[in-house]
Amino acid sequence: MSVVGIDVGFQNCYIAVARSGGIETITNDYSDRCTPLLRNVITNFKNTVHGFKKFHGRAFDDPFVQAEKPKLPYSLHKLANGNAGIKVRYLDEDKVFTVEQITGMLLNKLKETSESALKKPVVDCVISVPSFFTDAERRSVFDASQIAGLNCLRLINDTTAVALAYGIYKQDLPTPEERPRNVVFVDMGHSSFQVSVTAFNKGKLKVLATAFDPYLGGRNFDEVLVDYFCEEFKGKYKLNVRDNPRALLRLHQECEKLKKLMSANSSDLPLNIECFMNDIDVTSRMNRGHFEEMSAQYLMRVEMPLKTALEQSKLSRDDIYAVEIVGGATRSPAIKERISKFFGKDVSTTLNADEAVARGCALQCAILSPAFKVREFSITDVVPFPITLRWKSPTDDGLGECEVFSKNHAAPFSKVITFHKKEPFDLEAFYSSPQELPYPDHRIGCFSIQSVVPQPDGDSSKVKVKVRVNVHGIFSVSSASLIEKQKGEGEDMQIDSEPVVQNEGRAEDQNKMQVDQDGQSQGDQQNEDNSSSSKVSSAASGEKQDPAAGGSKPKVKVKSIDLPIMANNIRQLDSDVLNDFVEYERQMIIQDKLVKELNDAKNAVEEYVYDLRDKLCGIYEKYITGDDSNRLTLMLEDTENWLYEDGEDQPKQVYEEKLGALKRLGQPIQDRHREHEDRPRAFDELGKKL
Ligand code: ATP
Ligand code: MG
Ligand code: K
Repeated sequence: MSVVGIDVGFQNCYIAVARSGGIETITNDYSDRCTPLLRNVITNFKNTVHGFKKFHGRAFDDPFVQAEKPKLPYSLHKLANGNAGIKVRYLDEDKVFTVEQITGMLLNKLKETSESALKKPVVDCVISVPSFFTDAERRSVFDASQIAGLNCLRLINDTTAVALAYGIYKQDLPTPEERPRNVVFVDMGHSSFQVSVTAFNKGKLKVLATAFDPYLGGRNFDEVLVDYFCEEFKGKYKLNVRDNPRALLRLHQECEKLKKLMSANSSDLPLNIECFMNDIDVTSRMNRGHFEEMSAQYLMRVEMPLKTALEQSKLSRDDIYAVEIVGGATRSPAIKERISKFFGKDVSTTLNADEAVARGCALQCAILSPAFKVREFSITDVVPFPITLRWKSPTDDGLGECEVFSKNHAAPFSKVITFHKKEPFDLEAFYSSPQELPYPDHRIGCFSIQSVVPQPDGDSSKVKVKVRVNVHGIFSVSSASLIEKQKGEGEDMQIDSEPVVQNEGRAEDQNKMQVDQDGQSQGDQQNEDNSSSSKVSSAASGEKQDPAAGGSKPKVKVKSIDLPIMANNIRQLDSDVLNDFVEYERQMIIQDKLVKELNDAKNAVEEYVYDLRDKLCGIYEKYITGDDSNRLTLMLEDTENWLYEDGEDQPKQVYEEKLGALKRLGQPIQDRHREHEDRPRAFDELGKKL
């Protein structure tokens, strides 16, 4: 079993694989280690889907989706559930796919690529997502991984993957007792900008804070150039580039090339596009200084996330050991300068700017996979946006809420919240601060805690609910149990429950530290959480609680009954829909394989025709009589014509038979030729040996 890491970028995808010798990125069919999502855009521009990464979990009417729509070379459709669907031509038919399916197809392609490079099946993987992805977006990417038949061990934040790739090989990290080494990671890709401040000690990393501008990336700078040239060509050539999608796309690509050239070169550079539009060749010039001036509005936005991340980490500039930059757009001198100016130090480029994310993913996958032995390295990430839980029951007038995960709270993490209830109740989870959310809906989901009944004596029951942000950064109410009062312990329960019954809906966050999925105990968070919990409960109940009181109670024997939880309005595919998609994807793979085999069989006939015809008047000339050669040539010509007429659309078997028939005639000639060739060569070999 191989373990792979996948970085699905807005523009570029990378796959890295963990091998005993270390991490390697996979070379794919395009003899390039990255799979540009933009491939084929010009030739097949309506059917090449790219830039869909940010449509995960989004509705068709989402303002972001609507704003992107005019820029896309493919069309979007509103699906029955309101989500954005992508129209693709598949097997000569227009078909609308969900974003999960499209990403599933992409992941499948990447999976196949790695399987053919590794000659081994690939199932386990770690996939990166932007650190600002919300619950709905993460669930959507996770669904996509399942459609692709992958077992995603973790959705890891881009900058966390980079931090792992940085830290795991460092031999000189401070010991756990020493002050940690604080490193800032900055990733600017094509569509977004992410920053994290991370503390390293030997064998572990802890993300202190993340910040981002989800809408700032390399593409904004391309657009600056596109806007400029569109305007210029309007005057200079009377061309309305924006009315011609194909020309606009070409201009985009040329502008991106020009932008990259300007990163390395500050002098005046040409832009030439032949036959651009209406048979007109266009030409212009640009230089870095002018480009940066025009990009001021975007360059200005670089500082804010850096500032926010540093502030939230509660560190000062002097505490920062290094600022590591990755992502293609950080190659722009203007971006580098701004980062370096903010931190007052040179930026480091220790890591491979393109591959660091994928490498980190592969490392995380190796760590998580039991099939691999890697150095232990524990990762504590953060919750990017605070999460609040609100509860209500049908007859309670008490409605309450508390923030269960604060911003930058450690993740993955579980908490147990104790309620006192006589009947089933609902827990609504949502992001506490909609205004800072790069997503239009702050609701996460509603979790109904069912089968709650009062105690035999009519008292409220103690209900313990476990909530967590899991290893993927996904929130859930993972379990609930009812604690049954045992005989003779009524007194103890009384003390605990009495005030709760009176103040319906008060949650008492007990912050029992659960051992999370990584097996790391998050004990160091306990104090911090206890203090916030006491605040929450007193605010909700209007009375002071001693946070230590719970802990000092004598241990009592209790019986705990698991309660069913019904999750509603979770932004995730229903399991039967998901299963259908999985099956459909499998069918498409089979179909693709059949189509490929058919094309291969047809191409093989064509190639053989061309090859044999060439050789008949070349190297085979001496090995066939003139008559035979003429007859064979005629037959080859017939076959060629047939391929374009009756043979255009035949089953695979017909092509195979055709090839077989030709080979029966060609093979003897080839054999005679080879025999003749081999003879002197064998003689040479013998000569060398003597
Ligand atoms: P995202 O992280 O936003 O999902 P991505 O991971 O696909 O996107 P990257 O591959 O990291 O993005 O970076 C691509 C961006 O970097 C493009 O905008 C590209 O033009 C830009 N870029 C690449 N090389 C250079 C360069 N030499 N100078 C300036 N920009 C560059
Ligand atoms: Mg990226
Ligand atoms: K392992």
